Amino acid sequence: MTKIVIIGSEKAGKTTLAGKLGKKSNVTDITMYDYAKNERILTTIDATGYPASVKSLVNALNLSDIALLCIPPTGLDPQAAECIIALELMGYEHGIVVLTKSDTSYPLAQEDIKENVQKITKGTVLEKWDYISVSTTSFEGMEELKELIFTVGEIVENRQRELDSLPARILIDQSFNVTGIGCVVLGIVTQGTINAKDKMTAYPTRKDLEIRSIQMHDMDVKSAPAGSRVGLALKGVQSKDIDRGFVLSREEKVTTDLTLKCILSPLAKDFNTEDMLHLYVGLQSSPVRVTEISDNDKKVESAKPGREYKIRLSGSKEIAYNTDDRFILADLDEKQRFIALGYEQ
Ligand SMILES: Nc1nc2c(ncn2[C@@H]2O[C@H](COP(=O)(O)OP(=O)(O)OP(=O)(O)O)[C@@H](O)[C@H]2O)c(=O)[nH]1
Ligand SMILES: [Mg+2]
Repeated sequence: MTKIVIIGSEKAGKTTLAGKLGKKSNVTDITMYDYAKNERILTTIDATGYPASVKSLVNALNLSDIALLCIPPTGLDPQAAECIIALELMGYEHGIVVLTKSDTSYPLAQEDIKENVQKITKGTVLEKWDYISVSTTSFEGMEELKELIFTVGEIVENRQRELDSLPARILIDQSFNVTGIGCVVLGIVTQGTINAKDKMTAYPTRKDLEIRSIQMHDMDVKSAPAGSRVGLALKGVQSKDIDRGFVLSREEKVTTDLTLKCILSPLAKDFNTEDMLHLYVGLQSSPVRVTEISDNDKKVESAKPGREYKIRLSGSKEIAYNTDDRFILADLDEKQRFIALGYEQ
């Protein structure tokens, strides 16, 4: 099962491309497109709520394994630049740079754009990504793009097999009630393997539940490995007990306040104690207040780009997480909103 996200410059042809890669299925502030043929199953996500909503981008990235960064003949714009900063902060490993609308450009100009993007992304997670020119009008490059997606998909899937034996965790992105069945949730198994009849807990509220049945791409299955997009019928909970962003797991930490070791993006602005920021982890987000900034155990008033600090944050919403989770901090009032990557201290 390959899960991709399409991001990049404004009006790059992202939504048109998503529509060519699958059938539209699910629409919230992200839109999903499904494709299944023989062994090949592809979920394509269009972050339709972005750029207005940072959360739409972060959720789309966290629900996918491979990013298609779309750059049109007009080149990189501030939106694509913000996407690159988000990819880098999240340590998003796998992706393809797609030079779109190739029917309106010519090879030399495409080569110039490729060199420019390569220069800007040198030393980032994007450094080793493949480049491909496509047009959804003339269909140039479309077959090659699909092949490339599945080639990268195989690498991702081999890596995911190493996660199958870890304790199971499922990130929930939708929860609803189905008459005659009860609570049904949609989400991603980020690690471990889940089985029908497994007993788990919904975090952060700590509600115990049982997995009644599992579906993958509308087919009933007995178990689902790491990386699967699943639909689950749940026993012991109602759909109102579970919100988007919840984690099904056996053990999660739950808190409103955190102390994080933060690495600020070199492209972020300074922030100060008492500033309000937004914290993202998995599919959850929470407004948080910066209560303390320390630089090598010395308290300071402000945090500067490109440096590392210990930061205390205070929120009002409970967040479920694991020690290894990556936290992202954003300032929604800035033009470039992504500020820092954080790990629990
Ligand atoms: N010539 C040409 N036009 C294209 C191609 N792909 C998309 N378009 C056109 O480009 C415009 C924008 O396409 P969208 O798919 O909406 O682009 P988008 O990146 O989703 O745009 P936003 O979500 O608004 O940022 C539309 O008018 C499309 O018909 C292409 O390959 N060639
Ligand atoms: Mg669009």
